[in-house]
Amino acid sequence: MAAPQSCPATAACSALPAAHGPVPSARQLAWHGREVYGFVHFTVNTFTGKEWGYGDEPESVFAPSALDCRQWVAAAKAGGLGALILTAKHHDGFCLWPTATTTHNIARSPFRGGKGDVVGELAEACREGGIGFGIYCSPWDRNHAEYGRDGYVAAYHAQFEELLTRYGELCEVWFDGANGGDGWYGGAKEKRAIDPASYYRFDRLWARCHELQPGAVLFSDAGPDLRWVGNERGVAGFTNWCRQNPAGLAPGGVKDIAYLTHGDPAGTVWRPAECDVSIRPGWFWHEQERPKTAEQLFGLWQASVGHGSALLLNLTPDRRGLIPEQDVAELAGFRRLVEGFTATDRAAGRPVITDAPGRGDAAALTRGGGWWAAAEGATTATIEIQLEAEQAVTGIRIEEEIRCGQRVEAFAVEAEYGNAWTELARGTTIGPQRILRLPPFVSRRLRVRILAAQAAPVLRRIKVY
Ligand code: FUL
Repeated sequence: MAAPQSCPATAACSALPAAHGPVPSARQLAWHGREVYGFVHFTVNTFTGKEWGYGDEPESVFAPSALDCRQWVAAAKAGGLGALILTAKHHDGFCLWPTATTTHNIARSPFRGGKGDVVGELAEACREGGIGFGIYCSPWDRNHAEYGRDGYVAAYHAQFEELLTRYGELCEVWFDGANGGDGWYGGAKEKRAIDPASYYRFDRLWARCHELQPGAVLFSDAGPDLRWVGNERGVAGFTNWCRQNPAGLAPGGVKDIAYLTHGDPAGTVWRPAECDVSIRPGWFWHEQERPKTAEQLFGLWQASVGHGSALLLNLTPDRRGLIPEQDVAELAGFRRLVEGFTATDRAAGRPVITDAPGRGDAAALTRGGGWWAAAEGATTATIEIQLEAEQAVTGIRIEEEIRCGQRVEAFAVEAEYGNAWTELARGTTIGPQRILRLPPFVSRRLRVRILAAQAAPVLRRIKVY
């Protein structure tokens, strides 16, 4: 990175402090930058009313009357979602693209006279709309006759060869953990158990994903790039380390939910949590269900993005093949709430006073484009921001410079009243960002106190709302 402009010309200023523990890869950094993602669950289930299709659904049921992927992208953008990840294949095995790997696919449906390709239409609409595109291709396949044997694994990997090479750049590939159990399996109608750690040959598949789509982060319970947060409610741990120790973890096989939720302060790889949740009760559209309200979505944003994670919000196209109007309205309301909350950064360009000189450029914390670190070996710091005048403040956003690793273990936010400092909030980890709503107060001086850290804190930005 370039040396911050107001930084004295010392070597310590231009070079970031040495990394503490694991640091994010380029694709993980890009993922951190987007913060809010969209998911799309759409397949035969939308037409049968199920959440998990059994695998015997006739292709003919897939018949959206007015499918328009541009409308999905417009809905995503109305909600501020920076990408859409599509269920190219869910557990029922029906493929939304014309694949050579199975006949159970969109080419045998009436959609667009058997010439349709929803993966291609959405990839194109995302590109046109300037948002990212990703895919979810379920490992578990309740349709495939060979499921549980090597034949299916070959077909599953071949599905990725198609998906990774035909649809342009992908930003994320999602591997869910649901596995085995009963299914139609080519008519066998039985229960088939597999070993989630070895059956799918994920190591080979993930290497191929990274080779063909170097910018795409790979998600599962066990990474390799992103970890499941351990719930489907859209809530990250209050304490949230972007690290895991990969030993003994496999997709679908992680039993220690708290480990997923909180990460590992001593983890050996950078593996941030992603918070998946549906805008409606189900992952697929069901006639009787209604979307969460804009206020509820705003609450989830605070509990996911605000805790240093990312929000992956699922949308449910209906039988027309459109995101329902009410959902679009809630999405737009959600975006208004986020934008309203973050509209004015009262700290922007304001003076910063630190308790010790430290390293880097303290002024960059309120200006952007730089970093400030406490002195090597210091594990506490106080950073004061002087606002323009006494004013009402409702929130704060604090960012660590995660290219140096994640360090902060505890912090407090304080404001000056009279001649005394009053604590407004206390937190544990910060990571890429920590966003807090503060109890309403009026003050001219605000400070962030880093109370404990694994190594000298390195901060990138503080915004005050
Ligand atoms: C889970 C699946 O079983 C659900 O149906 C849904 O797709 C969710 C996002 O992942 O593993």
